[in-house]
Amino acid sequence: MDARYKSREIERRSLDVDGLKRSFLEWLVYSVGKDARAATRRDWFHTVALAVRDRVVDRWMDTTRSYYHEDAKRVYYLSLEFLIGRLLTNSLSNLGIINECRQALDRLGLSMDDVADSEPDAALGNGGLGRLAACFLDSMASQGLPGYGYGIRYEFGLFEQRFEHGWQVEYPEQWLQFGNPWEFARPEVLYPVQFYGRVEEFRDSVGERAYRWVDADRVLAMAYDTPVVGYGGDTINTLRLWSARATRDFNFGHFNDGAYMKAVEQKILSENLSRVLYPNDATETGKELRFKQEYFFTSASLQDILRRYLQHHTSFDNLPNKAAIQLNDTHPAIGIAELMRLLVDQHALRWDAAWEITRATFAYTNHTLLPEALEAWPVRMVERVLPRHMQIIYEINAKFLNRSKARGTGDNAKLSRLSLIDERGDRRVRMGNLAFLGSHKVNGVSALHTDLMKQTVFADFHEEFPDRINNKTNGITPRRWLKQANPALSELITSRIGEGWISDLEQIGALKEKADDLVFREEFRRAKRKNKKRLAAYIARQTGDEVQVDSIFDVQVKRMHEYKRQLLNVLHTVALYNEMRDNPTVSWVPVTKIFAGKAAPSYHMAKLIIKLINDVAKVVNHDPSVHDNLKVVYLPNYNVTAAEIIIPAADISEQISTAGMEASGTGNMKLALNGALTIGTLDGANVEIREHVGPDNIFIFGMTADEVNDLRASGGFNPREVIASNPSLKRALDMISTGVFSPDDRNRYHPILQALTDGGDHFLVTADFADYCRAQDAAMELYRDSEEWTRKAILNTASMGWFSSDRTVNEYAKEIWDVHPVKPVHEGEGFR
Ligand code: Z16
Repeated sequence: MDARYKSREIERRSLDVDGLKRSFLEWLVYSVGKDARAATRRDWFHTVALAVRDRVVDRWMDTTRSYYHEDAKRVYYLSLEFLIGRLLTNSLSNLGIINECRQALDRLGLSMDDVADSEPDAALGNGGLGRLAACFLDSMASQGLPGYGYGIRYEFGLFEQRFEHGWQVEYPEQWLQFGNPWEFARPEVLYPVQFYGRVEEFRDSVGERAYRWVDADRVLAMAYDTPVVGYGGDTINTLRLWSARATRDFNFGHFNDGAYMKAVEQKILSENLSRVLYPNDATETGKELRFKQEYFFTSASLQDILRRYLQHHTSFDNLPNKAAIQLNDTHPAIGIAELMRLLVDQHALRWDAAWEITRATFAYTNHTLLPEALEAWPVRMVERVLPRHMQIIYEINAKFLNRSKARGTGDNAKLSRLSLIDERGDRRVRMGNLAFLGSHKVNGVSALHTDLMKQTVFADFHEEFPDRINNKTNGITPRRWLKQANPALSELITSRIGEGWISDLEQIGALKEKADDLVFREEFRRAKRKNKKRLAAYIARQTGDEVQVDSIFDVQVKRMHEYKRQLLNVLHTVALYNEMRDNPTVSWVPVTKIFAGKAAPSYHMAKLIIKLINDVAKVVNHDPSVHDNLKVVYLPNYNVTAAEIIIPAADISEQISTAGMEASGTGNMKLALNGALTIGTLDGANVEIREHVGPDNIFIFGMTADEVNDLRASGGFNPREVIASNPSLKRALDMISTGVFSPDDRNRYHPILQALTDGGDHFLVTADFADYCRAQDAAMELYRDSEEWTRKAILNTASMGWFSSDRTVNEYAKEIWDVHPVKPVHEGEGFR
């Protein structure tokens, strides 16, 4: 081999400062095509990312090869969303070369932070569900589990949120505009996906009835692979995202008409499939394009999974021993019918054998009980878009209902609830029922949520299949959410207990005894203060607001939704504003209320609440009579990158959903891990957070899920009475309704007032208001005692070990997937 070539080979892998620096210069010139004088920050980001990618590729191939050689059982995580965020710091940190990289850039006169800040935030998800998928990828790779993510490479991620006159306005999120250095296009990994057409019946070679899907439109799914770097860099897994490509076969009807351009245009339109992420969390709009996206990525993924399986196997009997497919919500649930179709129509398996294999392969995670979020596609649409799948769904349903009847489920009402088809009104396919029936395990995402699944949406199924529902409480990756996002606290923790916590978060429990150590408390406060300064600077840059670092940073960051009750938080804000004005001589603890989160573009009430918060901010922040003791900030465009700055700086974590409505929450875990005290309802994983941190270290308020259920069952309550009997609530609502915060449009907030009164206050904002204020007061009082506050904050951080997504993923691996870690054999040179 040419000596120059050989030395470059080694350069590409070297992990020391000099090697990195030489490698950067090489990439900048020969791949980015700039010299150091002309290079922009973005050029440097691309340069560094490409050089880092070099350090990943050998181990990535080693990992993939090891899985192949061992014919290991793989887990395939099918998700319509992966909320990845930025990858540069994550990759460097997991590879263990972040300091080397910083120094190499230093020698080039560059700041690592500036370079990292030039990376766009990959927002291929809406919120919790998408971020959970990203945390799981990190945890699978960090524990050496053979896990693949499959999803869609959206050209436009979740919209960019800006405020215009306090109103949310959406802009396209063009994360791929300048290219994506992390991904590898695989133009040879291409699968056809069909839509429309019709089904033909015929007799197969042994005279059996068989079906053929004909005259369908075709789109191609093309793979893009992104390496997923596990902590320590030993295992590098793969996230495979599909992009839609037009086929080259033209519609000859159009062609012969001479309408060549029309034929080409139609093909190009098929590429719209992977154009944009639907911006709804926890609501379904029922759009045909969304259904087609779901089938598109599910079909391509299943074809890819079967191709990989068939490299080692000739019969499908072993598929469940070699592949576990996890359905992240019902979005990929059409995969159950698709696998049946592939096995029965394309590989000529008998129905019963195919069904057994399918059920043993799939498992399903439910993320919500909200009825508006449970997917139910009109039968008329499914039979038009996927005619063969509609037949298969009918067949699954008929066999299931017949068997249930034979087993003695005589109750017709129950049978109609179990049916895959909702026969009321326009007929619809219940995707949750399909996912349940086609899976061997079905899980909820917190203990409470799983219990409620058994009692409500899946009560009938639970009776039929009592062993199928199980709980897997969500978790978060400590690498991104503590080590990377909070270097100040991470370094403090490591200085006391070593760095074992990074890959084994339970070790953080060793900090509990440090809560009584005066010096440790002082250093813990110093780390928090540093993060608060960083956030204050970010706020100043984003909104122009000046906030006091010594005030309580009270944080509510999450998607904007009525059930999450940001409205309750604003009402308390207005009440606090009034108290401060009424009692100017009291020495108030200064409070900064920090909000961030996007509303679905068509969710008018959520957008109106954003406007209300911005309107309240405008009045409160400029009122001299509160002496800067209260500030309200709404940070625009909340995303993973913003979360990494906001969360480490929080003193209070607002987790105030109406009990029974938040399936789990994961922001609650990130905030508590970073030492914020929670003000929360007994909802979702808050219940388990209380168990771990202890009831003295969390502020719980409000009705329980059982109380909410009973209240609703007994016909609700009268919010007007509650309002009338609470002067502070009444005054806050009167101010909002008379236009104190909206002098330019005094009626602006009538829809909100309406919902809280005549509307029956479905989310129980007024019902929980008094107890919420009590919890807020208790928190403010405690904050005056800085030592006691810090003690509790430390106990929060120290008690969150169980909420690592490593624990969650391990439970899935053992109790659902039956997959085991594989130690990759590294063939490449240069590995430490
Ligand atoms: C989503 O993010 C969630 C549920 C859902 O049906 C759709 C979307 Cl996009 C969230 C839940 O609301 C949240 O409680 C949970 O923590 C998260 O999924 C992950 O399980």
